[in-house]
Amino acid sequence: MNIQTVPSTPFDDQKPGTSGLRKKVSVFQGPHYLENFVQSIFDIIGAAPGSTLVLGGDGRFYNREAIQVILKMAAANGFGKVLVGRDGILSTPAASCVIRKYGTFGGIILSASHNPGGPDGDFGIKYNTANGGPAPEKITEAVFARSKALESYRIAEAPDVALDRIGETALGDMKVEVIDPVADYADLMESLFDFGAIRDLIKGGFRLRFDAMHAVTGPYGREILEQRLGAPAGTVINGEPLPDFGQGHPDPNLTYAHELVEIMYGEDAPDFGAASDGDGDRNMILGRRFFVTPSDSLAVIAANAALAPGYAAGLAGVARSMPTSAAADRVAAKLGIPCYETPTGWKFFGNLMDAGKVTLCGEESFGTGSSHVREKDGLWAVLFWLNILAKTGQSVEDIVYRHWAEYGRNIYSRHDYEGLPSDVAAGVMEHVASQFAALPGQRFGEYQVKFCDDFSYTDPIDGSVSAGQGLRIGFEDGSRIVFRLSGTGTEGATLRLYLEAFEPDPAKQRVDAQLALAGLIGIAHDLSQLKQRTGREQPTVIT
Ligand code: VG1
Ligand code: CO
Repeated sequence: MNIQTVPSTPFDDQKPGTSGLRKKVSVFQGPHYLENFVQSIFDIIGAAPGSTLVLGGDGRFYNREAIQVILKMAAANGFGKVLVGRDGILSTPAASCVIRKYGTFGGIILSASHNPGGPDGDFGIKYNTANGGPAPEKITEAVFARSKALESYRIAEAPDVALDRIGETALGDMKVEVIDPVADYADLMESLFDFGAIRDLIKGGFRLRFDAMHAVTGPYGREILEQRLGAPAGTVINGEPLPDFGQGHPDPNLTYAHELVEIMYGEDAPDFGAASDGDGDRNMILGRRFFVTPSDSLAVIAANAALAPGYAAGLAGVARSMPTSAAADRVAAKLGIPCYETPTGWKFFGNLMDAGKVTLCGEESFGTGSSHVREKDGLWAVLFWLNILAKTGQSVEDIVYRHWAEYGRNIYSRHDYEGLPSDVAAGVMEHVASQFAALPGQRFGEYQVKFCDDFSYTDPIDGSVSAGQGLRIGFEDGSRIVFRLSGTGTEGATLRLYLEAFEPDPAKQRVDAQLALAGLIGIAHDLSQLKQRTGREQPTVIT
C-alpha cells in the first residue's frame, strides 16, 4: 500500500465548540479541510501502532465521503483496525457503546447533531476517547493548537472500502470491520430496561409514536420499538435516514418536531410520543397533549430510577449542566445523593461518571443519559419513560403532576435568538456583565438579586478549570436568569436566555410556563437591552 504525505497549509478556524468541530458542508469540502483536522486528532491522541478505532456518523450529506477519507488516513497513521457502522452509520450513543464494549482506543463520530444537513447544511466531526465519551477540553484544545501548525497529512492510496455488508476487509495492513450499527446498542438497552413489562404495556393497547425526523434513529427505533418490543409497524415515523433529513431541522423540540406535536395534540392522540435528533443523542418526551421539559424529565427519571432493572441498585449521584433547572437537585436531596452542576456540554460529565460519582446526567437541551455510555442517549430516555409508564400504570401527565406535587415545580423555559451578528450578541453579554458589580441586593418587583457571576467550573476529579460558561443572575427565592452564547452554530451567534422559577404550591403549579415566567422575562429584557440591541421582537425558538 502506498502512503502519501500530502503537503497542506494550516487553518486557523478549527476550534472545536460545545460538541466537536462544526462547519458548513462546503467548508469541509474545501481542499484539505477535513484531512487537516483528522491528522491533527491523530497527532494529538498518540495511539500506539495497531490500535483500534470506531468510526461512524449520523448519515448526513458528506458522511460517506468523509468516512472513506478517514479510513485511508487511519491506515496511513498506523491503526490496526477500524470498526465502522454499516453504510457509515452509527448514532452518537451507539458509537459510545461500541467503543466501550470492544475496548477500542477511541472513536470518530461524524455529526453536526441537531443542525440541518444537506449540501447547504452543516457537517461536524468529534473525537471520543476510550471511555466512550467526548474528548475533554485539554485534548480538544491541543487538537486546535495542532491544526494551526499542521503542514501535511498522511493518507493511503487505495480504492474505497465497500461498507454495505457486515464483515472484514483489508485496507493495506489495516482491517476494516463493518459492524451492525444497531445490534450492540439494542442489546445494551435490553439489559437495562424491563422489556417484558414494556411489551405487555404495548400489548395491552398502549399507543406510542417515535419521530426519528429522517435522521439516524430510524433503524434503532424500528429494531427496538417495533421488533423487540412489539409496537405496531408505523410506530416509528420519518424512520428513513436521509442525507438532508428530508430538508427538516432534526432538533426534537416543540418547534421543529411539529409533525409529532400535531399528532400528540390532535384528536385521538397516542398515549406517548417521543422524538430524537440528527445523531440520536437528544430526546423529547410528550404525553397526550402534554410536554415534559427536559429538566423535569431528568428529575422524574431520577426519582423513579429504581423501577428500571439496570438502576434498581440505586444511583451514585446525578449531574446537570448549569442552565438546566434545579428539579434534579431536589430529587437528589431527597435521595441523599450528590448533585453536580457542570458547564454545558456532555464532555463535562465524563470524569464524574468514570469516577463513579454520578449515574444519571442531563441537560435542558433535550439531553439525558447515564453511565451506561458516555454520551447523552435519546432512545435510552424514551425506554426509561416507557419502563416507568409500564411499572406505574400512570399517564405521562399524571407522573409529572405527582412529581411536582411532591418536589415542587421548577418552572422553566429557554429563549433562543439565532443567527445574530456576532458583535451584537457579544455586546448583549458585555452589557449584562457590566452591571454585575451593582446588581446584588437590587430589587425588581417581587425579585431581589442574590448573586450574579460568570459561571466557572472546577472539575472535582482532575482540577481543570473551565471559565466563561454563562452569565447567571440568581434571586433570593431561587429563581434564575442565565445568558449564554451557543457553541454549536456555524453562522453568526445564537444567544440563549434561560429562565427558571420555583413553585412549591400544587394549587399553583399547572400554569403556562411563559405566563409564570413573564416577570423574569421582563427583567431579563431590561437588564440586557435585548430588543434594542438585536432588533428582534421575539425569540427564534422557545423551549
Ligand atoms: C447545545 C446545547 C448543549 C448540548 C450541545 C450538543 O450547545 O445547549 O446542551 O450539549 O448543543 O448537543 P450550545 O453550545 O449550542 O448551547 V448535540 O445533540 O448538538 O451534540
Ligand atoms: Co445530538
